[in-house]
Amino acid sequence: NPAMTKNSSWSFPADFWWGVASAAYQVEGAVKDEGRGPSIWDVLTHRGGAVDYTIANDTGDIGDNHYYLYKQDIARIAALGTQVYSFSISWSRIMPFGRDLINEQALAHYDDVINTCIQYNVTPAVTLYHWDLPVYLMNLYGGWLSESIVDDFVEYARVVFSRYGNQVGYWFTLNEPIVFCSEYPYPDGFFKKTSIPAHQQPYLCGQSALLAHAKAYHLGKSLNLTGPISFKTNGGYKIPLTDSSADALAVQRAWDFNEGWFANPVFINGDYPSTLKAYTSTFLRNFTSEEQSLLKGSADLFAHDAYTSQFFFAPDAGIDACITNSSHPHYPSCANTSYTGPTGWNIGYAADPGSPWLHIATDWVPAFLRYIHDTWKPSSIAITEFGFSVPFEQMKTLSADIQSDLPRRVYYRAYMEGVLTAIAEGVPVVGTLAWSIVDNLEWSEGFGVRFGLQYVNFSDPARPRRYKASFFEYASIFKEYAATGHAANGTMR
Ligand code: GBH
Repeated sequence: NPAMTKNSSWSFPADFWWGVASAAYQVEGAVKDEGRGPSIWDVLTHRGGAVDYTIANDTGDIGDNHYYLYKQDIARIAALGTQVYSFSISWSRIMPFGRDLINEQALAHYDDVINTCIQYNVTPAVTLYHWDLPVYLMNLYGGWLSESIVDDFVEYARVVFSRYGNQVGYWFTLNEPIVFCSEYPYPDGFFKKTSIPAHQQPYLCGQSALLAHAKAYHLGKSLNLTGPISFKTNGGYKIPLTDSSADALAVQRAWDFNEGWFANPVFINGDYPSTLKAYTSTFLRNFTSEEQSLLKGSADLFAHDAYTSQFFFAPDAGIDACITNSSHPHYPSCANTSYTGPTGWNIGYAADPGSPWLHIATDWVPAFLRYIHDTWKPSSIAITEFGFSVPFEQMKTLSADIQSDLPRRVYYRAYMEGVLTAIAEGVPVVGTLAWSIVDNLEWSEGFGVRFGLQYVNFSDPARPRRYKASFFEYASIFKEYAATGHAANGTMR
């Protein structure tokens, strides 16, 4: 086996965990069942083609029917040796109006999901919020735009923590606040119509998100939850297009206005990067010193959704022209993105047109992990999502997508070899969670963009699943490079 001779120093630590991930609105369906209240994504998808939510009018009404098929789904991932299943709990199932009323049927449902995981020896990892805000809270005060959400989120967290506290292996409060605060805009901003200018909305949202996370974290600690608690940041590795100092500064701004926005307050000093503070100073209040101490240290590991890498470069018209122009597409970080390197070579094989941001740019995985380690100095790092959506042409034939599944297999192997390299160099990566357990509703891209390790036939109401080759590939690498030197002495496989 050439891989084994080539990389005999690679192995996963004995306690390394690997798994697969999903999110409630993308897979559950059953949106009107057992007392669930509506979330903002029901509203967004039912707007239909008018504002391109979503392509082909896809909705999560049925999704993957995971709300009813979870036993089969957990059995199927367990059959391939999956150690962790990361899923999100739907806030509007637990509390149909986001506050006050608690829905016992929903609590009983997630009891079953968690117990089924445990029965199959799969550790449950739970995210409290993966973008499906109860509509009532959006109507009441504009959702995350208002700090009123902090107390409501903490009460929701209290209900979930109290019910499942000792059965869940890993807790994540929020999924990708960078995205739910600044992507997927309504025509009038990602929030209900408001007089707050669009360029200020993300930072008000982010402030509420950080405080909600920190307070939920400390609540979890006071309840003595057994598993570590964190939240999921996201973003690609940022590489300067040239070695000019302008491009170096553009890269730094890109980190500041993405990962740094949420990671600096939690992992560094209880406050935002100075670039972001300068930009928001006229409309965002400062954190109080009490809030700063709540924020600082409020995560037990650095959980990052890390799919890809990009080149960054300074704006052509110069930084000043960008900074004064709030309609500039890359405002306020004023950093342009490119997938083509300085000598014309491409950063990596591109995903389908539905994921223009995603390339197989896995060469940079070790540098990416080192960067996180050096910059935010967490005690450990988990890759809480990574994955690849395969081009439309290939998905047209079942055999290309399921049996060959080549781009996705290449992605997973190269990515995991990058993780192994980083571990060998001393970066404390403790686990990886692949996106996703099954093809699912890719938000505004609908069902056309397929990230699944299992194929789903969406024209069949039974939503049958079939393993794709990449799932076997992903499982296999953990056997090849298992702990305790098996891979190195050639006794595994
Ligand atoms: C994750 O988000 C989500 O958590 C998950 O729900 C989703 O299904 C999965 O990834 C796959 O997309 O470069 O301007 O085109 C990843 C969120 C979406 C963030 C695309 C970066 C690119 C914006 N990413 N976005 S752009």
